[in-house]
Amino acid sequence: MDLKAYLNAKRTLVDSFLRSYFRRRFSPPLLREAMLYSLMAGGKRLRPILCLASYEACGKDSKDIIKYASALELIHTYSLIHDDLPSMDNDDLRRGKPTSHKVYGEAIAILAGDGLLTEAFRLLSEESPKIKTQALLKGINEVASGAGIKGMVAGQAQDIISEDATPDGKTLSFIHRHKTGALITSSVRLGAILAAASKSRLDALTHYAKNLGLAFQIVDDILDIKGSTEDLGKPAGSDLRKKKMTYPALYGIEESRKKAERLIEGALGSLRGFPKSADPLREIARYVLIRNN
Ligand code: GRG
Repeated sequence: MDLKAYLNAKRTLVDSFLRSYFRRRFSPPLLREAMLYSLMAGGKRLRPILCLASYEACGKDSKDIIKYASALELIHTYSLIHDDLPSMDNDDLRRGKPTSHKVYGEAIAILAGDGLLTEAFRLLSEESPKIKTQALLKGINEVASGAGIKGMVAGQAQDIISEDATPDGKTLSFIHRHKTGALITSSVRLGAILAAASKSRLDALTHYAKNLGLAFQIVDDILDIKGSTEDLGKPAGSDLRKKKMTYPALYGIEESRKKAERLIEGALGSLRGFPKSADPLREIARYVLIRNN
């Protein structure tokens, strides 16, 4: 299959949903502008695409769930805005553009993030004729778990607490599995839950997503060293400068790459029983190893 064409097609669907969702103006205009500034700055839309691909892997038509998948991008974008704040990572560049607080000031950046997070759950709670309410409720619970205090927020807190600390494998694994892995896992699981997948399918997709999420973050750590600021759209080398706990810092680049490769093999293995409609998930897993941003 042509992964590039697949990613482009899905990104276009998500982008046009988001554009149309926010077409109506609301007050104050500056809040809307700040939300849209970060949302439309050109992210890969990986989390929505994973959700759509997971739904398709369960034999469904992903057009049914564009709005639910898009809600994941609102959560992801909020997390990036807050992550960049002076009180967190204090970054000036994101998605190749000045960060939200650099353009709008800290207070509006915080509120833009708050707005995106809250709006995501409003969107997720809108009923749809294609999805059973019971499945939707389960999906909302899933996303709240992945984004919240048992997921991304916990990982971010541990990441901040661990700056300057001596790297150790257990803490590092906790940070990566929660900060990045949890929302990726919930994205894949949301697709399966909305498709009312069987328990064995949901378990297999969860295994796929956990492997993928950790591999994604390990590759991110490597790109921070090997990648360019231009490709990354954020300053390269910032993990080192901030003395972050990373896989290369603890295990070296070679061992980290091998670890990412083993995780992707594991992810592919968990899709063994799935039909051809799971090919996008398979290709996305392979792509994670060769991405440059
Ligand atoms: C503020 C609660 C809270 C959490 C922030 C996601 C996150 C947690 C921090 C971001 C720090 C970071 C750069 C992590 C590396 C992995 C990652 C999430 C990269 C950004 O995601 P991509 O590559 O970005 O999907 P795009 O811009 O393509 O959407």
